[in-house]
Amino acid sequence: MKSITIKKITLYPIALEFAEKLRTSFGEEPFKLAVLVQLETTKGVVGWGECSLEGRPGYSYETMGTGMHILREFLVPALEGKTIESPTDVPASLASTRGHPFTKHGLETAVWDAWARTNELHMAEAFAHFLPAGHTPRGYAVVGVSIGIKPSVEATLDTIRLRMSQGYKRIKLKIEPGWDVELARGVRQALPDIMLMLDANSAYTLDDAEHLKQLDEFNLLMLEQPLGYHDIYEHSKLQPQLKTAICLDESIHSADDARLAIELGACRIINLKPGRVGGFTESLELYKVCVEHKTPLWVGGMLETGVTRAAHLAFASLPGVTLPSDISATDRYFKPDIAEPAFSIRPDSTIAVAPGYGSGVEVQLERLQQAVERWEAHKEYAI
Ligand code: OSB
Ligand code: MG
Repeated sequence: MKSITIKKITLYPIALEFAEKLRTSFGEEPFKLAVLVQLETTKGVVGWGECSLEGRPGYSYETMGTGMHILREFLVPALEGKTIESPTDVPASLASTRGHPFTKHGLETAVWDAWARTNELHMAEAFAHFLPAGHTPRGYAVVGVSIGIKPSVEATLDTIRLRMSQGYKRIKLKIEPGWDVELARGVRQALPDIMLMLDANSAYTLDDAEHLKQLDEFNLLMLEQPLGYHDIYEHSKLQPQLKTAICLDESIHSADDARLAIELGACRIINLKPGRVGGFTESLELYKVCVEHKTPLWVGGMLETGVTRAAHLAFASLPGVTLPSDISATDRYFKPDIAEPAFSIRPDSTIAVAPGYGSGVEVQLERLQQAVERWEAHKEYAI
């Protein structure tokens, strides 16, 4: 494989308008915010990444403000001018900066993209290159859709029906205390057979165990992250009390966390957000842990732009990703997105990876400029 030498890294803080906002148990973001990373090699190859950051430290402690600070002061200087033999060497180059996984992920993705393009590989093939033989990418990912908290069961059902008519066969609903059992019951009565799951985004405590047991009657695919943001121990106390499989999202910050959670019986399913674990190198380690333990795995999302969606689709096309991922079609998120081609959902609830080298998508520079201007116009409000 050819190495790359990083000539220049340019950062673009952006804001995009959502097609449909997503209210979770910790609130709703007015815009999709991100820092896009453009990485140019000395051979003139360009790779893109996205640091998926929010305005407030709600899901993660990282924000646009912390991301720009960490990138400018520490991460970009650590990579500029470096020769990279393998994208899997990036975490070691950034290790003197602790934490900030979503920010590191954006930078690492730009390296994967440039490295894959240099070596005339699709990003999915680049990932498979670092896995044992047999993990051949499928060329598509099986996907579902995530639906926010709505004012009523009827309003939720309307959105579910719309998404099902578009092709989504796995529906995820956001819940919070006071909006859970009644919602699940209402949806199950109307749609008894759909593949349904709930995501609590850490809104409950172990004292709610008796309450959460009521969800067992609704034949849920899983219950995502009921308890604390960093917690594994209390989930290991909750899981044996539930028939429903717990899936951990927020609590899993590394491959080691995944191993601990699986071996303690804290969950039966893992949601991998490559940004949450600091990039695709750590994601590949987590993937191997799940394969080794035969633990079902899927790729989660943070309502990212097409830059990350393309990369996540590549990862989710690997055969160890065994459950539908939170990667929806472009028009579920933005009209228009910042990269082309747009992704569409197929009737069998799959999305094809973008063909070509690297992630397969190209950032549209005119739209990028508009998104930077939108960030400039709204940044006081967004932060
Ligand atoms: O918990 O999975 C989550 C979006 C923002 C913050 C947290 C979450 C989400 C999603 C989005 O559910 C899923 C998607 O990107 O389609
Ligand atoms: Mg989640």
